[in-house]
Amino acid sequence: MDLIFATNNNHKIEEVKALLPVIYKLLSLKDIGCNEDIEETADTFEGNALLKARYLYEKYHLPCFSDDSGLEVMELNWAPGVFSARYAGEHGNHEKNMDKLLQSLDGKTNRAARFRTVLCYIDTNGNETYFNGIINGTITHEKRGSGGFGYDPLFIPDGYQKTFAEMNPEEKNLISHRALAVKEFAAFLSR
Ligand code: ITT
Repeated sequence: MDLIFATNNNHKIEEVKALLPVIYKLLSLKDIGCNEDIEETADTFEGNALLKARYLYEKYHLPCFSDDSGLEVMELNWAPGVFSARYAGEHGNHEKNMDKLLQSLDGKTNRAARFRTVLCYIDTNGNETYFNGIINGTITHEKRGSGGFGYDPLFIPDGYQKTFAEMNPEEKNLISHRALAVKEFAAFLSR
């Protein structure tokens, strides 16, 4: 069964593919020939996830889902949140985003943070369902590791010594915010 995943982020596609029941064939925006940049203008993860999923559903009339994720840092009043991808101004510039985060936390002792995902699924009949995933952790003082993407080199999940970027994809995929939301979604699809 075809299922559109509203992303062009290859890391996310691989992470999610590994978790969904094999009968579902995941189609990325590229796979369906959708080149539009779907605006993420809402001020919540839920709102942005819905914007993307609803846009695709209206256009393609196929079941689809999207996730909106981000990093929330306690000392920064839970910023960057929905602005995670463009924290330093330029969408998707992960190096600059991490540099800005390290600067913002310079000298701070409270480095508690969490990654959060909200996944919005729209089924064949247009019904919306939401799934959530959160992982708590801390922000390091320097970048560590080369795996993953985004803020992974700066995030150590609670109970671990390694950053997400120092883990192999399977390790991250067992515990990540997106994995938690996708596992709930997979259970829902298998009902
Ligand atoms: P799409 O919108 O195309 O799916 P994106 O990279 O913009 O891709 P999100 O909006 O979900 O993805 O996430 C916003 C940002 O939050 C993302 O660019 C990263 O900086 C950060 N982020 C999200 N999930 C992450 C993860 O698993 N590891 C590290 N950073 C992550």
